[in-house]
Amino acid sequence: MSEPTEPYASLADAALKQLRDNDVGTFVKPAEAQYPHQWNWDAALVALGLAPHHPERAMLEIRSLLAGAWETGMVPHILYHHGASDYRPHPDFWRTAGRHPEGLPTSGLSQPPVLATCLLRIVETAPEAHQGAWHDFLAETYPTLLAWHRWWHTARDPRGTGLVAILHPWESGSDDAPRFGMALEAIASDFVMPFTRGDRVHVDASERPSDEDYRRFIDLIDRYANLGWDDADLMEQAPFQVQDAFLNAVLHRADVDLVRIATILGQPHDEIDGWIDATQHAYPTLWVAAEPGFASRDLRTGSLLPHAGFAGFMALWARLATPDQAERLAQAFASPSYAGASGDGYRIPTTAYDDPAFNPRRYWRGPVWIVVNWMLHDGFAAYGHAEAAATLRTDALDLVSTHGFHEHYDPRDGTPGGATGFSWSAALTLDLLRAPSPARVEA
Ligand code: 9WN
Repeated sequence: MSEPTEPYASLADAALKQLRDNDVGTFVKPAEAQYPHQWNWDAALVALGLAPHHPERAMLEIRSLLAGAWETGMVPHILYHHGASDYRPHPDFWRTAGRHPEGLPTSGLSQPPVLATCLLRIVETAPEAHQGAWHDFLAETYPTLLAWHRWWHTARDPRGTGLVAILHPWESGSDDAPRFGMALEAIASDFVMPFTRGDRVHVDASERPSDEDYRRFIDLIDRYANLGWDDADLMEQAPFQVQDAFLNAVLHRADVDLVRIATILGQPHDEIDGWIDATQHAYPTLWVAAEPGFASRDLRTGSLLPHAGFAGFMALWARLATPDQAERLAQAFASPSYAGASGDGYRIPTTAYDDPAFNPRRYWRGPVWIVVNWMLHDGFAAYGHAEAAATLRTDALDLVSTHGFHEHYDPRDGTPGGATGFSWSAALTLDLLRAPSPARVEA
């Protein structure tokens, strides 16, 4: 573990303070005002940031998350530990009673399963004095973690294609990303259910998803609640089914990391090996050489979706790219599409500048997100593209040190946007300051 270096020496203190400020006892809320409940992948990232400093608190964060697991194995995307707030949808809107654990209302969707990766990283970099406690914690959480991965690979890939489906853009964590546009537009839009948006109270409307997108987000929830959240019925009837390049990259990396956890615990891992093998065969079918990048597939039509944006690079995080593909991605990263016409924009915009859907201020349609930089810093470093990796790290640290911990930043000039006091921007700052080098991918 390396210590924070100048010029970012005081950043670690600021990041830890932000996480303390957002701590509501048994979980750290993702943002000071906008997101008052516990979110799935936010919790894993928060735990990663806290672990070297407050291991017990990091464990509590993960326990609180896994307490929400359903009997099916699904770990939900929102946990309403303290009931309703001004955030919408309210817990009742989901109609998940009878599915969620007694007394802990949850959403009915899941989110990027980054937890196994965070746990392995925590354990591998923990100081000697913490190792025993983390080992016990791995043993405690492994069955729930395994059941969650199994849920993805069975409930969401019942035909065993090697690529799981998300049934709602929220499951990708990158809600209004343009890659979902065509699949969303295909959904009948005769929806007139009364729903008042609550997400534009603390954040400007120009930085949130459009009404058109949001209406469909809510419509999908209502349809799935009508199906009683039954996995088989959902896979038969869901009007939105996407083999997302991002979610599948996160899951694959997490599967590989889960094998390493199983090995530490002396557990068999043949089942996980099978998932890994299947994804290694299927993921290359998402490659679009002309872009270049990995696209997502609309399962209802079988077509690859345009506007891959940052998701197109995530095979680097998963080590699913060939060295040639990594080279093509490094070229794209350095090109005006991602560096801007003058080459001095902040990397990496979540949507390419020359994509007609690019919007530098609106949520996942252009702004820089710290989590994306964190993942692609690791991915490019693993493939030996040190310059791209360094740019991603430096840009992220410059943005948070200049502007504080925001949800996202305008790639043209760094103007912050979205929620203020954003936890994972602080948590990942802590990890980027330590930045252990990933193992190199063999050429
Ligand atoms: C819906 C909490 C979450 C993140 C997601 C991000 C945003 C919610 C919203 O906030 O989504 O789940 O209301 O916009 O897109 O990645 O987990 O930070």
